[in-house]
Amino acid sequence: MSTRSTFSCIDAHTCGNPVRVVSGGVPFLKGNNMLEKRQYFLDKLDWIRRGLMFEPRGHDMMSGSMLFPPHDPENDFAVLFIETSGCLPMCGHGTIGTITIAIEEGLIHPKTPGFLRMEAPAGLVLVSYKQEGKKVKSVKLTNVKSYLAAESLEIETEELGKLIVDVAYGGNFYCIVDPQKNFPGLEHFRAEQLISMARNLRQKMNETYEFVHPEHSQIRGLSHVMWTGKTLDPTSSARNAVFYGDKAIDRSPCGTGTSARMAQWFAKGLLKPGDDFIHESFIGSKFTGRIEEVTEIGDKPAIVPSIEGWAKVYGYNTIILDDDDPYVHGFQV
Ligand code: PYC
Repeated sequence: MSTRSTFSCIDAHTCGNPVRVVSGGVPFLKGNNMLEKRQYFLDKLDWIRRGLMFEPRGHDMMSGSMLFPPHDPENDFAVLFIETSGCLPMCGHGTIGTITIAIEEGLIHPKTPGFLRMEAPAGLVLVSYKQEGKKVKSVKLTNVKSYLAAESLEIETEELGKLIVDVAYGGNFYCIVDPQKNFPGLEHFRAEQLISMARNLRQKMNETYEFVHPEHSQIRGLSHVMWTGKTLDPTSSARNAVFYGDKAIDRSPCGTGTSARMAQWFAKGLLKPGDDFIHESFIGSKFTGRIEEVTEIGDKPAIVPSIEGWAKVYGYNTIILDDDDPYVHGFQV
């Protein structure tokens, strides 16, 4: 006899990047906070993520979330982010899509209309949203503290030779590659080239350097690479192509990536609190970022960034994971 698990999902995209919120079939997770629950999920229940994110039910860019009751009664809810690369400590496009789905579909009832306090594994995230009728028009999240972790690191790459890169944290650690002698800018490369170069660069960086969050030692290692280059729209502040997982380029401007980049620009004197930072994605969709507060993390200057963007709900999806299916836990080619 086979074992069958059924998950109700609501699908949306945030500025082009997918978000699949699991609204039914969410498992019980042990733990006193979302970092502990994330670890429990990864240790015991990761088959659910693989089944819902990888082909044939998902694809290389798929990401999503599950909602839980908050651990602190002052907060509205807690979130676990799931995607092809694992369970991120924080996800910006995932937050914008999750809030849009949760409000439009009545999955969350905010204590204060228009505002939510969300417990993410990386920390507390404050959210506000604008509605017109039943539709959520935009979501703004005030992210966890973000900072420039390392500047001007040298790394030798197979494809491009020597690169000088910065590493910044915005809820995940990002290797930021700005245009330089051996890298003329992302607009000179095809998506497949950026993906394979980023995969090798991330591996080399993680073999050469160590990155550990000063306040949460469970958050460690570079997970994302951000290539930068010329904007498509001359009124934007900057453009990026963010690589994550094994084969993904974020279709949205990437919320944690935008936070990391604002922290990098702040540390270099290129962005001030209150300035708009219009960040373009690889496909040209935009988030608006702002520095809300200047603070510290460990012994380093840090910022509290906000990110604003939109998402569109596009479908209901009841997904079955039946263990008589040889691909029940998904596959990658
Ligand atoms: O928006 O933070 C983000 C994100 C991370 C990976 C893909 N999107």
